[in-house]
Order: sequence, then C-alpha cells, then structure tokens
Amino acid sequence: MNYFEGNYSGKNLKIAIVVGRFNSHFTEELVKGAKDCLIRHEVNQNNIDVFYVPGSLEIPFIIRQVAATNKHHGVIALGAVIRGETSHFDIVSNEVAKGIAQLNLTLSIPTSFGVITVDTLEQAINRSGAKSGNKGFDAALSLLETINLTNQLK
Ligand code: INI
Repeated sequence: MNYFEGNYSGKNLKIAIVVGRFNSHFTEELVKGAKDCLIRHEVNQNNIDVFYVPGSLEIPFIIRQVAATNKHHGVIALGAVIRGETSHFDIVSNEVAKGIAQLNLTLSIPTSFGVITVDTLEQAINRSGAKSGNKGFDAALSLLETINLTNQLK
C-alpha cells in the first residue's frame, strides 16, 4: 500500500492571503495568525502577498484574479462574518463558502478556508486568537499540507 500525505514545509513557496476588511478587528488577527504560521514553517516573508477586499463576498472573485497571475502556490481566504439581525449573515456566509468551494474545483492552486462564521462577538474573539485558537493560523497550516500533497502528484 502507498500512502500520501503533505508535510508542513513552506520552503520555496509563495502564498497569497485574500482578506476582507469587514470586521477588521478580527480579520487583522486572522492575518497575524496566518503570517505567523507561514513564517514558522519557513515561508520567506517576501513570498507572502496580502490582498485586501471590502468584505467576504469579494474574496472569491479576487482569488480568481490572483490565481490568474500564476505567481502563487496557494491562497488563504480570511474573513469574519458575524450574525446580525437580518438574513444577510446567511447570504454572506453561504456565498463565500460556495464561491471558494467552486474555485477549489476549478483552479489548479488550492485555497484554504479561514473565514470565521459566528453568531456572537465572543465566538469571533475565541476564533481569532483566544480560546479556540486562531483560524488564520489553522487555515495556513492546512494550505501548506494541501500544497505539499499536491506537489507529490506532479
Ligand atoms: N462582510 C463580511 O466579511 N462579514 C460580515 O459580517 C458582513 N455582513 O454581515 O454584512 C459582510 N458584508 C459585506 C459583504 O461581504 C460585501 O462586502 C458587501 O455586500 C459588498 O459587496
């Protein structure tokens, strides 16, 4: 039997981060977590490009544009969608998830999902660096593993 699994090495990788400014108090923490993970795994700081978009709904479109430049090995999508009083939350969280899933089935570079979708500010705090860790860090780690597994298939 042959088993394939990606490692977490970031050596010689160029990574894009696409991040929504909406709820930037939290998304900036996610960016910090993602960068921290990449640098700890030996991605060169000059090989991290961060692209800011207004909100989570704009993330999939810009990922597609970034991928078209053929400069990156993978993308980390970061955003914070927090439930309000209307159904807007459902639209934004569903559409960004669908958009990224669709990109992952069409583009040849992977995108990891670091968009937090939460009901309360407390949950947002917990997922952007407190009790539940930092989902930006987690998304960066998943991306490295996915890129390195992909590279074994070449
Ligand atoms: N964008 C977010 O990233 N998080 C949210 O919680 C949010 N809410 O709740 O409205 C949000 N809306 C903006 C949206 O992503 C677009 O930027 C906007 O609709 C313009 O296209």
